[in-house]
Order: sequence, then C-alpha cells, then structure tokens
Amino acid sequence: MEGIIKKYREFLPIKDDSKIITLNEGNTPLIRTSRLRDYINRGIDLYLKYEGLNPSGSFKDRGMTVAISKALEEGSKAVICASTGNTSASAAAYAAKGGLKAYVLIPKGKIALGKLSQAMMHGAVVIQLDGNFDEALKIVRDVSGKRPITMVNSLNPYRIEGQKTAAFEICDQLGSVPTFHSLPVGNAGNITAYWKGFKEYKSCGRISSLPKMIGFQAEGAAPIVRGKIIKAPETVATAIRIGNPASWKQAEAARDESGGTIDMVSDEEIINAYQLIARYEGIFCEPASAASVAGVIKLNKEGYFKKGDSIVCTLTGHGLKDPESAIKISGEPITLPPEVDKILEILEL
Ligand code: AN7
Repeated sequence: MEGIIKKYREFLPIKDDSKIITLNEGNTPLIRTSRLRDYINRGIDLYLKYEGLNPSGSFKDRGMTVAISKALEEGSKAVICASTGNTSASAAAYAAKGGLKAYVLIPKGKIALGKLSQAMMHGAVVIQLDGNFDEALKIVRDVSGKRPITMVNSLNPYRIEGQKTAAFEICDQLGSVPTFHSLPVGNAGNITAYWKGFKEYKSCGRISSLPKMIGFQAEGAAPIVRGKIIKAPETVATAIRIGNPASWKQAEAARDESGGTIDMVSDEEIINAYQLIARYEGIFCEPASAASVAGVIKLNKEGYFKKGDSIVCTLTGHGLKDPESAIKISGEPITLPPEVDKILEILEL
C-alpha cells in the first residue's frame, strides 16, 4: 500500500485524490524486543515502533502527507513551520514533492545536523532564530495569520489526523491492543494523535480496549510534569527541547482519560536508554526517541508494571539524524597502523 492516506483513507479527511502527496510513509516495523526486555523486566512484553524508518526519518511524515495534501487541495502555494528539526525536514521533503514553497524557523545551533541538512537539501528557506522553539512557534502563528501561507505545525489539525494512523498500525500489527503505549512528549501533538487514533479504532469496533498512555518529557523541558511553562528549556534531546507545548491540554486529556501518566526523565536516563536500544536491539534512534524507553525503565523500577503487561514504545526519529550525539557518547575509535599483529592484539579472542 502506498502511504498512510491510501491505507487508512476512511479515517482521513482527504477529498481530492489527485492532490495526494505521499512519499510512501507509514507501514513501519513493530519490533518485539528480547535482550532489552530481559534487561528491563522478563515479565513484560516490550515492542518498539520504529518510526525512524519513515521517508524523512521521523513520525512527522504521517502528519505531513495529510497536511501537505490538504494545503494543495485548498490551493495553498506555501507552507511554514517552527521546528526543533524533524518537522522542518518532513515539511521540506513533502513540500518539495508537492511543488510548494517551504519556510522553516529553527532555533539556531539547537537542531541536529542531519535534520538541518535535510531541510536545506529539499530547498526550504531555512531561517535560524536566536531563540527557542516556543518563540519560533509564536512567530509562525502570527505570520501565518498575516500572509496566505499554511502553517504545518501540529496546531494544523491535519497533522494530528495523519499521525493517528500510527496507533491504527500498531493495533493491526499486534493483532491486539498493548496495555501501555509510551511516547516522548515535546509539543505534545503526537500523544494527542495516538490517543485520538486508539479511540477512533475502538469506536468503529476494530479494537475492544484502549491502552494507557504514558508520556515522557526531558527533566529540563518538562512543563506538563512541573505544571508551568519552562522559559529556557534545556536537554540533550533537542527534538523535545520545548517549554510551552501547543497541545498541553490534549496531552493531559490523553493521560487522564486513559489512566496513564506523564513523567520526566533526566538526560542521563535518556542517553542510557539511547545506548541500550542500539546495543541490545540493533536499533538506532535519536536521543528524544529514547525518552520513551527511558521512561519505561524508570517506571519499571517503581513497580509500575505488572507481569504480562505489553508495552509499545514509539521510537520517533532515526539515529542518523543526530550523528554528533552518537559519536559524543561513544568515545574515540581505536587508531592503529595497518598491521595484522596490531589488530590481533586487540581482538581479545
Ligand atoms: C524525534 O520537529 O517538535 O510531542 O519541531 O522530533 O508531537 O512534539 C519534534 C518533536 C519526539 C515530540 N521525538 O513529539 C519538531 C518537533 C522526536 C521529535 C518529538 C519530536 P511532539
């Protein structure tokens, strides 16, 4: 099936087939963990939804195919977004495919290199701000009201519509509903979208229960957990370096309606999970994505899960987005002269 719009057409507000812009997003693997599960808790069943395998390398593509298709349907010629990186990469790619002009506002020096390279390669106008994501989003909201340009942040309802299809896919792949669904939380669009998706699948009878939604912010960027706007958010997980999430209330509703929780994890816990996912499961995700697993590790230590619980963690973005973080925590490679003896010495076999 080509892309999430064709696959989940009946759940999406697309009217004009000729305006569908897709890069064949979705249909990402749901991977059952073994070594990572054994490390955390042998009594649970732990799955990773590897959204880094979307065309631009993140879950944003599910929302962007719908947002860009609708922008074209509505006759728009240009799109704009604020971004910690992945939204800008996805918007730039889908705008390129759709022949739309894209403007992206990013916090200077605070987005991972891979994401910046994508936005630039796809021909977006990249505007770096001496400010953070929250300030960039405020400007984008202002500007899109003053000019004929479509905002493609998750305040655009079509983004949420597309992203909810990840919840459908998980139920289809699992053949059931997980006990818990774990996500990193930044601007809180994705947790809102997943909860909407699970609820819609239940109301049309495709599933008979709902998961508990568990979301994780970074300690230095945890407005929902702390109950107040964070003016200067900081975390190694730059994707979720957000102090005033646009979908704050909807995230709280997902948490409360599902009986889940929104908690925070430290940068150290994020980096630890980032490394464990790579070393135990062979899956490379970006630091923000690892917050979902870091959160499960944290709650597990508090005895939150019961024997037999199934947990799906969404790995929102690909590890190659942020090679600098990976290299920084991995230490120096070994340097040797090109001699067999020297290599044999270090093999430890
Ligand atoms: C890898 O690109 O906000 O809670 O501007 O890139 O829906 O915001 C990215 C967010 C998690 C948080 N993981 O999702 C942006 C942006 C990754 C992300 C999130 C983001 P939301």
